[in-house]
Amino acid sequence: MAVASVAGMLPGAVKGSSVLSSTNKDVNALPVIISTWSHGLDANLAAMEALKGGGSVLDAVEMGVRVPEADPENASVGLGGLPDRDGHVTLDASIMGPDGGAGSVCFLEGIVHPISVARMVMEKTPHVMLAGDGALQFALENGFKTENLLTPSSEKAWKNWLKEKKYEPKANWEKDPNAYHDTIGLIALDNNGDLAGACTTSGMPFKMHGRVGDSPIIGAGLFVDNEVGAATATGMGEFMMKTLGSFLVVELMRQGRTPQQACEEAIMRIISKYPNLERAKGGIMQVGYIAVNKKGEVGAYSMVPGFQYALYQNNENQLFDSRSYYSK
Ligand code: SD4
Repeated sequence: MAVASVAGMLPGAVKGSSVLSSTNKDVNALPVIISTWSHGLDANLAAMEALKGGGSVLDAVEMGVRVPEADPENASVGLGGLPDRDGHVTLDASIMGPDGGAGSVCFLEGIVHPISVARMVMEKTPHVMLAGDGALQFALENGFKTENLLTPSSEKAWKNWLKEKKYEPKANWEKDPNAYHDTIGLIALDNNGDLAGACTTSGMPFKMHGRVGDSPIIGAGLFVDNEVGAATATGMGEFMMKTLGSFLVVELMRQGRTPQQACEEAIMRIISKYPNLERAKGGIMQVGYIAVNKKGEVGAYSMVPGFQYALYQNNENQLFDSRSYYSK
């Protein structure tokens, strides 16, 4: 099992509490479902339920992430997501299946389940991505209904932000009592050894109107290659976009890295390309990757402490602290 590979640790790396037993013989038992942040626990359960009910791995990842999307208490995904600086909740989502299919939507407003629209883009159109009004038009044509996604508590948080209008993204803002959680990325390997992934978010809170993050960009926020593995990301999307991080993680696994080593190297890529990160206003930004390979080995790594992931494997659904490059 690769997660605890100390040999793969980088200088300055901090060992988190996510060290899994390397002696557990069943550790690679299928299926494997891994997702970002603590809201991943409920998402994993729904994904597992879908698999148990005979659903495909694609059904599983979609059903999984629909849970935080529909949760009004979750201020970073779907309903209840924090709005942009102009008060619009704009959503980004992507999905990939084992056959290499990909679908995504970005800058979509008024739809609780952007992930299901993304899946429909993949399955019903010749395209990969639909944006904004076009994505909404497509959703409405396909039976989705619009809803006001700005809940009273998200509106309150926005009005509070308007008092100073300071755009200062902070690492792990999900710890903020007004925010709670962050983007959900969920990747799964089913009993047949097939992989799929889904990623959905309302993006960085109080972003510029029109800003699109990594989550709907295939290869940045999500990448699945059924021959190799899958990866997804959370955090300051601009860094994953500039390094095509999820694609990078999967390509590194293709070259023989374990999922853990691949996640670590993708974080290192950001650190080496953007050495001034540390001095950036507001501190170091958070970026977190999770990955799974065809063998059912998993990995997770982040820039700074605070990133958590939920892993469902061997009939246990548990939350782990990711290791991180910086110790604070
Ligand atoms: C974005 N990656 O829009 C998403 C949001 C996120 O921590 O994960 N924030 O950049």
